[in-house]
Amino acid sequence: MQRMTDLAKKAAEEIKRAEKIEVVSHFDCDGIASAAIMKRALERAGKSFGITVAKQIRPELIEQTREKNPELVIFTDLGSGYLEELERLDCRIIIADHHIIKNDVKLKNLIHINPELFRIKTLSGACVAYVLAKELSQQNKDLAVLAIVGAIGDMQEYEYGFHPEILKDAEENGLKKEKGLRLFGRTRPLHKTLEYSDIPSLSSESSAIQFLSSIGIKLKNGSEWRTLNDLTKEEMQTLSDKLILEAVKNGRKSGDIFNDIYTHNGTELREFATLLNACGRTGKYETGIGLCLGDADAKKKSASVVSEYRKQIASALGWAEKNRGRIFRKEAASFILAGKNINENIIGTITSILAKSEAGGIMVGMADSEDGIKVSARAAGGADMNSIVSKAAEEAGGFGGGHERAAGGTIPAGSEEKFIEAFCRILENKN
Ligand SMILES: [Mn+2]
Repeated sequence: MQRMTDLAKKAAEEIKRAEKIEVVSHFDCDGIASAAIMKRALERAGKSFGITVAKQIRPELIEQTREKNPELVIFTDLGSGYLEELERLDCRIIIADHHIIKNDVKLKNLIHINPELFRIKTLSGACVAYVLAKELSQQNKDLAVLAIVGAIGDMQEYEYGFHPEILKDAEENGLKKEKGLRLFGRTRPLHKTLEYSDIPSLSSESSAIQFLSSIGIKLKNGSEWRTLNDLTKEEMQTLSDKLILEAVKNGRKSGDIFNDIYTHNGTELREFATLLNACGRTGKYETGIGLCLGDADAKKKSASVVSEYRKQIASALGWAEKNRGRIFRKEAASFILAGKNINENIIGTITSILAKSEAGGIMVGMADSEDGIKVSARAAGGADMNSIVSKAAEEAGGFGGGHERAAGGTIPAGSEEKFIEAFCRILENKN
């Protein structure tokens, strides 16, 4: 960590010297949290700056950034995979990213902060942005909570855990950790929450409703569906006890259905991370950044973002349900060929949800995108999606990468079969 902090110190000096700065960040939860951290840190440093949020770095983005004539461009939660593209920028560059470094071209005008360089696995993009912000000013330690939000958005807690130092900074700033039921969706109908609880015998609406009735938990308050948040303490206890039994019956360990829940000022951070993701996937970046920084206006706007996003997810899942035939199973993995039926921005989310109900646990979603076919792969472990997707996408004439359990890429339209063949072959040969 020390070597990375030294690098961050150098980058912070660079920021202090620059007058005109552009920040470019990734569009998911981790990227939005990163952008919010940089926004607050640069405001505090009295800098004039602009922020752009993008799905990926395309040549047009580089051109637009050049035209703004900045002295310094800071990339957060993206950049490491695009070093070649960045050669076109003739100003100073800082990358604060955690994605896999591709084509290690040496750029003289670049400070590249990436935990991969130091074999540190516990830092997400927002965590790297935070390390940088902290070097700018100790005042920015209150942004540690956002670093954790970004890490949660990237599923860091399941994969490598949080970085202890950042966790400590966050706890000093009001982050609370408690053990709770590993159920997701505290504000949606209870039976819906159970359906996604990862317990096979509860994975349909009717079985979840039946289960709740059998343990004496009322489903509705008047005409309103009850949610996890509506349960009394006693009901919560009953639900926990019965769910453990149910989990064990299904061959799960009780530990599988409990996890650490992180809250800050009463906000559950996993839900907050989902909200930020929703902002990203629906293009409401400013709302997302505003939410991170406690902006009241952003809060008002967020309700419509959530309902819009839920609608998108529900209709995509509905499509997947009706088109089971378009999910086909090879021995090693399952593939969803969604075409135009699922938006490329949410194919990753849908793949994650569907992967949970797959026996082998490896699921690959594909949807049409502007540049070809967007590919998204999820695995429960045991196979490195980053290396498999990047190799298979390359064989299919595209590119890809990401993390061990979640990776994505883009391949040319029409090359799906080639990709699937390569993916299965590499997966089975484990190389
Ligand atoms: Mn990230």
